[in-house]
Amino acid sequence: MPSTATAHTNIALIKYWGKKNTRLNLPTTSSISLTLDQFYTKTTVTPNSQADQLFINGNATDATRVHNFLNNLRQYLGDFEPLTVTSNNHVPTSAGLASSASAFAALTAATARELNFNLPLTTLSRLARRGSGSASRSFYGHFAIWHEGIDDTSSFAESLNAPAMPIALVVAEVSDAAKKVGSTEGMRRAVTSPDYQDWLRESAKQLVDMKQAIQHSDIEKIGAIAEKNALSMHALNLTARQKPFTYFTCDTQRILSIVSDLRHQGILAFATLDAGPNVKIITTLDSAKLVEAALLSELPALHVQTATSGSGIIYD
Ligand code: 2P0
Repeated sequence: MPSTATAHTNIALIKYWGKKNTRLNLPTTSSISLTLDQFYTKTTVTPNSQADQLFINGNATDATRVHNFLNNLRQYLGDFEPLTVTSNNHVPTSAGLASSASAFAALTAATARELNFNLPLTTLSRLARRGSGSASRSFYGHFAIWHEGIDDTSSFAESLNAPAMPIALVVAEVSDAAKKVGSTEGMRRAVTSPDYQDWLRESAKQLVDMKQAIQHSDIEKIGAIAEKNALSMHALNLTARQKPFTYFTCDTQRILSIVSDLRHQGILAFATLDAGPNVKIITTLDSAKLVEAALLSELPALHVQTATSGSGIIYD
């Protein structure tokens, strides 16, 4: 019998940017995210008698990372039959969002269901973390916190049980001709920054403030803390002692200026960026169209899409 699970992607408001254990994927900081409704991965696993097989968006793929992950799950859950994994990403490339968070969360949930394991979400989160750190947060709707932990069992995410609020995220995709530095490599370089220890200390304080802002549904404060956290994360890339780099392009900088101008006009808008040049603008449902229009008036070729708060893992 096939088993299917759907997981939404998430955007970190307090970032994960560094590993204290690469084998276990233990992060150097705890992180907080917002799950996005419009972007998700739906994955079906079906036992077969031969070997693990992977189809992503209809194409047969031989992703070592996924094969390794399935073997990792076998170590935890006990040996299981080879699986045919069929995964469809509804994370349009035009959105400039990574799909590894939703992909590894959906695969973990579908596999556990197929094996009839009724595992708590915190355990699924812990297992998915080994595939991709950010996947640990994609089991929960709305806001989630990933506790950095000190070992494999203590590093997992859980829901922040936050009140409903009219938060929106405008995703602005800029073209990126340059070859990207992958997240894992980017983190490896960032931890060599002389400012890294300061960043860790600041991130711990921001985490406390962010939790409070979320509980108060204070979208302005959420945005302000998230922007500060993201920009200081990107400063680490520039100040890395080993192979300094930046994900920013000219368009990234222009968007950051537009966001700052919008704030001066009294519109709630704050920026956050991940391992790429795309900017995600934290705003309210009421202001999202205004933000989109301001971006397009200056950069007409930009792809923009507004996302809202999404739900946790869904089984068919
Ligand atoms: C985050 N990012 O907290 C941070 C902020 C990107 C920037 O998690 O190496 O694909 O697979 O654990 O989860 C993207 O990194 O990295 C990420 P791995 P992942 O969302």
